[in-house]
Amino acid sequence: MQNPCAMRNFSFALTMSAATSLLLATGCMSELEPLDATPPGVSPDTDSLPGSQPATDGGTAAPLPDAHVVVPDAAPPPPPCMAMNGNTVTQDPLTGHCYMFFDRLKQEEDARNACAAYAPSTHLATLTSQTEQDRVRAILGETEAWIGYGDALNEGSFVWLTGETSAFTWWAPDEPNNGGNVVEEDCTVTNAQGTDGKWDDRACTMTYAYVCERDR
Ligand SMILES: [Ca+2]
Ligand SMILES: [Ca+2]
Repeated sequence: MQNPCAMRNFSFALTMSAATSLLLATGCMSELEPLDATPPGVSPDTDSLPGSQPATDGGTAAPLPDAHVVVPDAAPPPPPCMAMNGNTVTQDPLTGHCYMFFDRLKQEEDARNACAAYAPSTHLATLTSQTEQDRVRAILGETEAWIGYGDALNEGSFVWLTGETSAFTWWAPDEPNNGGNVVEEDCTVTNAQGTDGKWDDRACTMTYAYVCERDR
């Protein structure tokens, strides 16, 4: 008698449900496994898979749909560089940078955050030239004020919080002194002792007025 399992050779002519029933009845279910896959010798027809690009003659790729082009809205104009709420300001006519003096006492971190929240592209002032230093000095009166210069990350290596680099410094005599290594001083005020706008490193937790700089 013919091996019933050999009947799988005819199963391609049957519906899948009929083939399943027949092979289950003859104890040949294990031989059904290949029937669930592509029959031997037949390559999977990937071109018919949902979502695939149809094949084109000559191997030329079908053109892709036009990309959705997003046109950003124009940046809003910066707020005018003008005194508000009692602060004083000055603007560099060449760069357009606006310097705003806030005569309100804050710890350095709070002053830094206040600048960032005040207007876009605004930070504690970074005074990288004598011109910039003199411009800010002119609006401070006799008040000491935080600027964005510190050495919290690497003692003795002062950096501007914006990452700007400059050889210009304006330290007062014997400064920076890191508090004589008695009190950690990792932040910087300008106009120290109200004289000539000179800089002094001070403890970041002390409170001073501050100067913000808006870059545009
Ligand atoms: Ca220090
Ligand atoms: Ca100091």
